[in-house]
Amino acid sequence: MALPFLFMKLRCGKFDLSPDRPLIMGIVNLTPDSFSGDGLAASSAHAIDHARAQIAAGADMLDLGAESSRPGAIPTPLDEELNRLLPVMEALAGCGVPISVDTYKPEVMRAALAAGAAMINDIYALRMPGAIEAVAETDCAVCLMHMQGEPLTMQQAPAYGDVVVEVRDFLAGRVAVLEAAGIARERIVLDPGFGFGKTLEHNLALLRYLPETTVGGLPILAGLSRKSMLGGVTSRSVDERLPASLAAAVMALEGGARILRVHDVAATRDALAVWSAVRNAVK
Ligand code: PT1
Repeated sequence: MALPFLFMKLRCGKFDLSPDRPLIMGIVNLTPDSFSGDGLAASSAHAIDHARAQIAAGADMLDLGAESSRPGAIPTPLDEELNRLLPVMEALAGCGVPISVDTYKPEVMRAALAAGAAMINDIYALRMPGAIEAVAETDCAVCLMHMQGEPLTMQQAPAYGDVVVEVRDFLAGRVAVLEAAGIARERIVLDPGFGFGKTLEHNLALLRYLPETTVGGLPILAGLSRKSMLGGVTSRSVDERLPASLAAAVMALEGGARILRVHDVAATRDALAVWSAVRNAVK
């Protein structure tokens, strides 16, 4: 069976990401709730160590996020987001892998790009005023994610007619807007936004029909790692969801995902190696 996606290169700042194998994006969380709470310098140092460990474990790229977008998360002020992000960006300059920055604020995008970010990963898909302009003049990659509502309230009553069609139509609309603004398709990645304004059934349908969520063969990024949809299926707590995360990662690969956004890089690499070996087998 042919793989359900086209092979195309992704332009990602000074990196040209090869289309010949799926990539692992290691999550680097810069939000204070992920640390012990002993101040900015200590949490920056901890994040830098974690970023280096993610690279050592085989991450092809990193995703730095200084504002939580989990269900119920309260927005982070701009200056706080910048204070968390910039010291870590500076320390990781020249680390050898592309750095993605998970933000929806145009000011943070500009600062991150000036500090060398190769990708902007935006849960609002560049819908904030000024976001398109912040990335248009650069050569970074952009991840456009689908979200219904906003993090604080998105899980209160998610509702769709056909979730797969609605996610695809939304992403197609955003691609059209970006292309009209002069952002080349070779820079765009699409993400159905697992857990962002979706019930368990919505999330499962998106994973099952993942190839139908993209447009024009654009690469898909899937963020499933440790999410509550996996808790919904297995009844496991967040720190017990690695096996479920790996199963979901392999399903996403089968559905054509080109980038896996994960906490557990080494384990995901093994899952990816098995998937690739089987996918490339000959009879
Ligand atoms: C994601 C993603 C992201 N997820 C992209 N960026 C998060 N492109 C942050 C839960 O249900 O999937 N794609 N940035 C993390 N957000 C969540 C959402 C974490 C839901 C957990 C859940 O548990």
